[in-house]
Amino acid sequence: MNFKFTTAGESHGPALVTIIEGVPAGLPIDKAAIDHELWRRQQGYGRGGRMKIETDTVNILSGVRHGKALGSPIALMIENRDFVHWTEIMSAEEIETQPKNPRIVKRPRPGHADLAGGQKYQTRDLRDILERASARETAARVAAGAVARQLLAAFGVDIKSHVAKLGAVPESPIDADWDAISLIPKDASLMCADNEIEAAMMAHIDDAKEKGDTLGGIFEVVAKNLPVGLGSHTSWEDKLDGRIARAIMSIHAVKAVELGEGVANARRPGSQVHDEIFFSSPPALGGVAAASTDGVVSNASGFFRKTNRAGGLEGGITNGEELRVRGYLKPISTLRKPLHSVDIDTKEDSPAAFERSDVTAVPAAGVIGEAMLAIVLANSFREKFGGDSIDEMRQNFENYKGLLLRY
Ligand code: EPS
Repeated sequence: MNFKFTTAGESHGPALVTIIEGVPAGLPIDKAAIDHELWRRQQGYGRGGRMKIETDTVNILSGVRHGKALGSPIALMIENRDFVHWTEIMSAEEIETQPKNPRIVKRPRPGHADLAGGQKYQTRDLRDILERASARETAARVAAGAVARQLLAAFGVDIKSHVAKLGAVPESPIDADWDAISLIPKDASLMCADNEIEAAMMAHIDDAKEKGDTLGGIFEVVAKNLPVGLGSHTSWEDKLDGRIARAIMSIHAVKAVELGEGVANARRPGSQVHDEIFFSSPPALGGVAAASTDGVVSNASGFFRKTNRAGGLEGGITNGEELRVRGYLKPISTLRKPLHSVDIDTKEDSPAAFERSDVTAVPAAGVIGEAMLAIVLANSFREKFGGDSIDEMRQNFENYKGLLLRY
């Protein structure tokens, strides 16, 4: 059974929903933990007016009984509080008369799905496109990701993120180790591991806001305590690096994905890139824990590395080191000082549409990145360890750990 999910919902429709399949029976499901992830997604300096309207929480509609997964599809719903202002405009029913302000969108925003979507789906109201293209959809992904995280946590896996760069600050992305990321307060303004740099990022956001502009940046997601052997080298679609890149790239505004030190590695000779292999008898066999970059699991098998430039993946397979992936975001494409565009009906020059927007959403994107990585990894766990119940899955996992120890 694979771990899979789908989402539905428009930004100003009644609700967002997700249906998750492949959650093993008996896994405890903590609603408060899902709501906490939704809360995290709404934070971050530079977010806009919509986040003041919404307080995202989940309504569990199916698949969970008395706090435990049934093994059946889990349906989650997040209401859009803003819908009360859009009931007629977003009505699923035919409407007799147009509302006073129908909010039809005719001026596509460069960088958004508006124009290409309008042409492709042959609609003359670009709202038909932007309602689904909006990053609001990521609330449903984060809810699904929160369930994936709970499955991974049952195997000791933890996932965190930090903002490595915001616009031009700092000059190159900051590196942050697991402990530094863990020390970032949960209500930090920008989820940056360095307070001084965070202050400079905030000033950069203030400046962009004043200019009616928007900013992108880089987030990094780290997964710790992964076992060796998720993913496979055998087929292109099973390579875990490819699956992760796809999942991260699918996040709104992400235009590049990097695994480990992938970008810097392209300029280095091999002798300065590949993480050399060491062995020290594992504690479970009477040895002393060796110094690894993180390596609880790799250490448990005795093999470890002193560096992790590969970002925890070799040949599309996890190697037991921390998995590190970065998402590079373009600036949000809704600008208060709009860019040049063209009215799709009159074909006249006109500024792109603007209602409201965030200046930046990089910290939120980090939370979404965590969710997407959790979903990909939860699927890899389901592929490798199978089982219909969490107990069966756990037994398979323990058995595999025994095999690794004897390798
Ligand atoms: C978002 C909700 C949206 C935007 C943002 C993300 O709400 P609204 O369109 O009502 O302001 O704030 O979406 C975009 C950046 C975008 O380009 O669509 C959310 O819930 O994250």
